[in-house]
Amino acid sequence: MTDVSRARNIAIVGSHHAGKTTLVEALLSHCGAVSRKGSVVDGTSTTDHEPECIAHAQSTTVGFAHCSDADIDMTLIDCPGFVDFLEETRLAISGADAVAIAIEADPARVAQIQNLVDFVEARGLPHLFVINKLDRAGSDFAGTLAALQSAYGRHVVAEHWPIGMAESFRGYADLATRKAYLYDGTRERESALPEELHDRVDRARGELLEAMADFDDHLMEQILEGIEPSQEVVERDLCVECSHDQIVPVLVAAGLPGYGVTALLRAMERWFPSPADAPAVDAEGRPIELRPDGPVIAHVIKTTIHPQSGKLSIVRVLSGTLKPDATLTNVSRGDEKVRAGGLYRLQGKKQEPIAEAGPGSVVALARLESVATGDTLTTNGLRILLPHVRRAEPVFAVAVRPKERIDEAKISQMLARIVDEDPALRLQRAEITNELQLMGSGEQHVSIAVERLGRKYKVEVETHPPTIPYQETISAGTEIHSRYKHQTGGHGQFADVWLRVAPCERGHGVTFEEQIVGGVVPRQFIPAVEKGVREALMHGSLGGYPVTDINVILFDGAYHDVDSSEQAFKTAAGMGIREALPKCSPAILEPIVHVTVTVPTAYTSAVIQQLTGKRGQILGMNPGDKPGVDIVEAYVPQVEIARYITELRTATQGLGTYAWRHDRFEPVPGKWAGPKAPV
Ligand SMILES: Nc1nc2c(ncn2[C@@H]2O[C@H](COP(=O)(O)OP(=O)(O)OP(=O)(O)O)[C@@H](O)[C@H]2O)c(=O)[nH]1
Ligand SMILES: [Mg+2]
Repeated sequence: MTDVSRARNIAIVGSHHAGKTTLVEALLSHCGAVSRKGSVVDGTSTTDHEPECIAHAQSTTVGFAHCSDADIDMTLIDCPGFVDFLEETRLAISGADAVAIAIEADPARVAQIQNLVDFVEARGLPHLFVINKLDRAGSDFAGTLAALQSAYGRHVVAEHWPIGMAESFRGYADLATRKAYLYDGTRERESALPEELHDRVDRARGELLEAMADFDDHLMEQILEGIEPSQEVVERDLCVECSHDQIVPVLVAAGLPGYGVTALLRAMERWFPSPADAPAVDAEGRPIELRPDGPVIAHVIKTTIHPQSGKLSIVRVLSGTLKPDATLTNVSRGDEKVRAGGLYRLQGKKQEPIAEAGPGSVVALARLESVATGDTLTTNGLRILLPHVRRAEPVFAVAVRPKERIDEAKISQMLARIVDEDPALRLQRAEITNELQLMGSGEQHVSIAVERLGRKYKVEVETHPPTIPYQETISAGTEIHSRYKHQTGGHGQFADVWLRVAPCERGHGVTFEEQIVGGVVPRQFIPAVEKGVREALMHGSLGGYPVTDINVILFDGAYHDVDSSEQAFKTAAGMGIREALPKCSPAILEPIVHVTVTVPTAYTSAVIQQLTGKRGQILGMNPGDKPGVDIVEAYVPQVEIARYITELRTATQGLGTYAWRHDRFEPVPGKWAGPKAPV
């Protein structure tokens, strides 16, 4: 079994298209973990192996890989950068002990990763930044570093200073050692620091030492007295302070040509903690002892399903040693006993069978059918709950319908499996419209899930925006006389009713009363009248939507001894309602939702303007629970927020989030020109 102090579990996260997957590929190739270096552009990278990743040339799910360097075993968790997949990233981060955050050398990108960095900081995970793609024209290292410092504080500090930029980017100065290196592919060779960088590097080194001295009084004294600290002190402080999440070093790289890979590996090996250095805690904050011979405690951080080979549950082993045929207790699901059907290490899509997995490992268990992402698995009947990663509510929905009628039964089942793989998705049957809706974190998230459904389960679906559950009502009353008389050969049909229709207050619903005196409508026919009334009210006169907030009274009528029947009374009542409604000043009611938008202060006024433009009624604006964040509350018609998440993200560099709930129905102003109710 691997010595746990030699293991590292590292999540590679960052801004969209920052070059994370390319960097992971370069790391794997440098360590000899892959025989041939893949490329995201060719669709051959190790971690972007999902067909949807290849089709969209971006990570659409978390990828796992591992490599060894200098006797250190590293599990790399390549996380998607696109904002729609933030939930996936957040869950996967719970399997990591440290995080490398990649960002393009562009100050404008810094704001875009704020939610992600906030999450990493809140979990107290040691992390570093890699300013990547420095070979690209227009790269701005100093500007990006300054933006990172202004967003996350002075403890985010350069440890590397680039030599050259864009097409001349060719190496870096290590500020801790004062040595300069030039790249030779993924290797580097020591070189003299170019003359013109001396001052710049000295200043940057001074800033690095000052930041480190905040956590080392002795170093602070040396700096104040102008004494040059020893190399050992600087290197030791970097290790200690980075692994304790005090200092956040900034490195340089260009993953595509493989630049910076050696230095990044060295940093991850030396500065990032092993699972033994950063013991996990349970839901109550008690540390979990890392015992290879103790009961197994494992946390499911990701689920994938292969239509043929079944389910893979990717777990982080917190304690104990997993075996391929382990019988486990699923503490999160009523202590259900489950038995694994294989244990693997993942290298992208490759599953490498292993005999055991000790504490600190991130491995895949096969065929745990009832197990879901987030579950806690144990042995020896151990009951333990791990900290819960709070899930964001889905903010985008589509209605789904199978293209082929025969798939009707299959579709819910298959969609449920897609949701099983990605807990940020949700499947629901809409209350009023009865539509099957797939909900997720954004348009792309949901559309990729639909693609996955087609590929994995051969179920083709049509999607459309969810039908808005409009209703109709009336604002005036009337009395109507309706007689149904029909003679066909034998005995005929006869019913005669007088109905009084009146509007009611909002939320009243539909009520029916009878005030028949003297048996002019016999008792046994009254339920049929009510049925006729209620059925007719299912389809209003304006758009065919259900009519609500209305009271109907049956107050008079007539019958025939032979020709009257329940059917005749039902028909007469329905005819009466259809005739009455257009005379009662009908109106369409639309659902109004209450939205709570969380947004960085810089975008608050833009958000308010956007909501106002959506016929929104702003209720208030308050500071959020974090500095620099506002919460805007508003009432908005539901129809206006169908694509709101996309518009909100466009207006806020992807940082705005929102939650909504149905509040009430309100009349639509003006003449109704909207859609008819689906039949
Ligand atoms: N010039 C240059 N291009 C790069 C570099 N690294 C990646 N790219 C290109 O940038 C694009 C995105 O690279 P990816 O590795 O997929 O980026 P990513 O961060 O994994 O993207 P997501 O996971 O989708 O957020 C691809 O076209 C890469 O070829 C680099 O160092 N220099
Ligand atoms: Mg990627």
